[in-house]
Amino acid sequence: MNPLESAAAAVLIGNWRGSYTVPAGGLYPHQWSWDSAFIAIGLRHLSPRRAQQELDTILSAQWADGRLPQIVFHSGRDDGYSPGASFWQSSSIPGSSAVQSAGLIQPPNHALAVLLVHEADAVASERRRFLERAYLRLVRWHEYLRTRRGGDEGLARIVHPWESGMDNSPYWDACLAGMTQTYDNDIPRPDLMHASPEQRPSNHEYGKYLYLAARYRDHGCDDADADFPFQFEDPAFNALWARSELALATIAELIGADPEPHRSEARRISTALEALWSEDLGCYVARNTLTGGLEEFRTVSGLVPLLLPSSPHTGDLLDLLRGPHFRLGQVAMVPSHDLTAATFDSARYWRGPSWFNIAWLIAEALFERGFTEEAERLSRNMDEGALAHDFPEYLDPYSFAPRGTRKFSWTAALSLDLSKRLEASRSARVAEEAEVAR
Ligand code: 9WN
Repeated sequence: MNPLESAAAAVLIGNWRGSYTVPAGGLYPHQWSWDSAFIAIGLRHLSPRRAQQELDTILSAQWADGRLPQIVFHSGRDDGYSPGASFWQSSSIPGSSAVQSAGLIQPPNHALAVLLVHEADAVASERRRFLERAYLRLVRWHEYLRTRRGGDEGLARIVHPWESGMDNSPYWDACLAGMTQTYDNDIPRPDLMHASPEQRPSNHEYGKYLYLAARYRDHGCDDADADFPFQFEDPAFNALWARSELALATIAELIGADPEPHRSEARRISTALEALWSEDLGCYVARNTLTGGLEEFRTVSGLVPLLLPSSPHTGDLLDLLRGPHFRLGQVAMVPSHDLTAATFDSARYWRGPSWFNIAWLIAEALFERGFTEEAERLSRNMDEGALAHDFPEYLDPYSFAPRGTRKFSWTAALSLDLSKRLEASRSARVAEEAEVAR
């Protein structure tokens, strides 16, 4: 193991809690849904068995309607996080999981992770029937998105900024500003004990977040509240859904099920995604499904459809990534928001800082499209930032300074994954050169 890999392993071991990994000990002391999938992608290099367990644990928190909850509170306590188990009181919601959890969801990257974890040790995976078990859960999860969250355009709706995984993206500004309601009680901010206020969402935003979460909870988390004030279709959420359908097709083939329904579902979602294309910005954007309006901001969410092999806008997205708005190769990784926008903030959470999970997704897309040199440069950039700053949550795109919390699990897991990938391509190149020299 190189120094990055040993240090990343130490973070992942430190954050392991027996059957799952917390994103970070202090700030995020529970199991988060899309974090778990990203974490498993790195864990597979240390212990394929532990990576399978991570995914089994999140998948077994599935609700009767198929949803995978945003957060699982295994301890049953808040443990210094808000809103925690005592806010959600999920055991009183019919159809919730046996373990306490939040009622909201997060982006569907799980099938992608299940496939990668299986490939890390196919023999052990087959022995434990990992794919068969996961497949049934994943099918129900995607079914939930289609039936309970599907809208007229055929995309899945999110009902809370947290569900996008990009909590304070500028996409949500107008909707939150237009909402007259806010949370009436005190707004607990235990997060500010672990990260600076100027790097986290504001109190004003938290008031809206808690109002929306409480209203969703009080409606039994049943998705049938037609006037719910926050309803959006987000490009990254839907692109990950389509991409996960492609992974499900491969999983189906591996276990002898029919892959075709998943391929056609991936095509259907990819086609529907075109409703989110903004010709003016040359980027996918979010759509407020209550007003029908597109939120005209360039954010990194709009670049994630690069992961879809059939996207008609691959060329446009690559131009955008390399141009003045995201400056690939000239700033730290990929900024979460347009560097030239008035709303850009280099320190505050999802309004500018560069995040490691997004860099991994973009690197993956670049590798797949054959832009190996750029993908490797981005991977090295990510690995250097991770190791130099003790695996931070995010980085200032210009100064490369670490922001948010440290020893962050997906930073460790995904930088470890890319380090392994860089090492594999180095070995392949050496072998190729030796072959040529013979
Ligand atoms: C709310 C755990 C999560 C990530 C999200 C990130 C942040 C939570 C918070 O942390 O959100 O879910 O309390 O700010 O935005 O993407 O899953 O790491």
